[in-house]
Amino acid sequence: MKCKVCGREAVIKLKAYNTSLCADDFISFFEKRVEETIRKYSLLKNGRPIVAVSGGKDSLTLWYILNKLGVAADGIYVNLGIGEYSLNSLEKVKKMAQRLNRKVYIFDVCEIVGKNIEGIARIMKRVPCSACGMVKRYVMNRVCLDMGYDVVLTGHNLDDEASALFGNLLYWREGYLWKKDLTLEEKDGRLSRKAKPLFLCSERETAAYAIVSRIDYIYEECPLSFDAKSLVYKEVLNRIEEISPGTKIAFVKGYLKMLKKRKAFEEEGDGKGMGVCEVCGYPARGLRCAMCRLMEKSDTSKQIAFIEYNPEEA
Ligand code: Q46
Ligand code: ZN
Repeated sequence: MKCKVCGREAVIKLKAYNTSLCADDFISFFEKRVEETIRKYSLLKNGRPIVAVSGGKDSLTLWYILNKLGVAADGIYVNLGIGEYSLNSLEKVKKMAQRLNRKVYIFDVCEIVGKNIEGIARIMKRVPCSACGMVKRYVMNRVCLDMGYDVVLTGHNLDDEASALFGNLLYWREGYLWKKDLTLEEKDGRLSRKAKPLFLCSERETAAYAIVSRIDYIYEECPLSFDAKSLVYKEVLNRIEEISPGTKIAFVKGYLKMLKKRKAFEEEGDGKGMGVCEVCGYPARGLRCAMCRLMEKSDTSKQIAFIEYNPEEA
């Protein structure tokens, strides 16, 4: 198998693009896709971005590429206190912070709330992933706004988006269906802007990029992940992709087109029906936001705070 660009030995075949590439040309191809996605969909709008990092391949790849493309981006990491998994993922995040010489804000749930994410889930009477989602959303939003950044970037890839979309369609969860987008706009200075620059890059491409760029990421999945359904959806979509290359990207791009048409007809916003938390001033569905209710129920005297890990000072 030869590289379609330079004729050297290829390391990856990309059926969706009907091409095969060597390591160097694959790196250029992948970076160009991310750069184009950012430009075409105005993901950054010249703002100062911050990347939500977990230690996994997607978020670390995103963080690395942005800095390589000349976009100075710092990171946010939530330490969930899940034993070895959290220790290892924090180590990978710090290692990347050192490689890029960028700052990362760390929110340590055990330190601040006094419980790890499983303990928090029990207090909130939610499953761990739901509690985790709430804490991460709060922390991303708050760090972004408090520390003067303009947009939070996350590492969601094409497979994540296609499988979520597929699941929403299968069960016709209309409430969720039209909420997926490449960006979520800033609202009233209390809800930060969000964007997903890897939206059109598949999981396989992202993993290949991470490997050829020697990005040291955590291979293990979070031990609390039970989302068996999304794995099945990913498998089904990969099966379809094998028979008909390019289906996943057409599915997601088609959705984006439909969404654009829909938006032209109705005004919609994630902050709809949202008020302001009487304690912290950030968005809330009731008098107090879910994070402030959690802090009240946990017997902690701590205030919400972030550790600033600065490789230059470490
Ligand atoms: S980190 Fe958090 Fe995931 Fe672990 S607890 Fe669930 S949501 S599975 S991506
Ligand atoms: Zn609050």
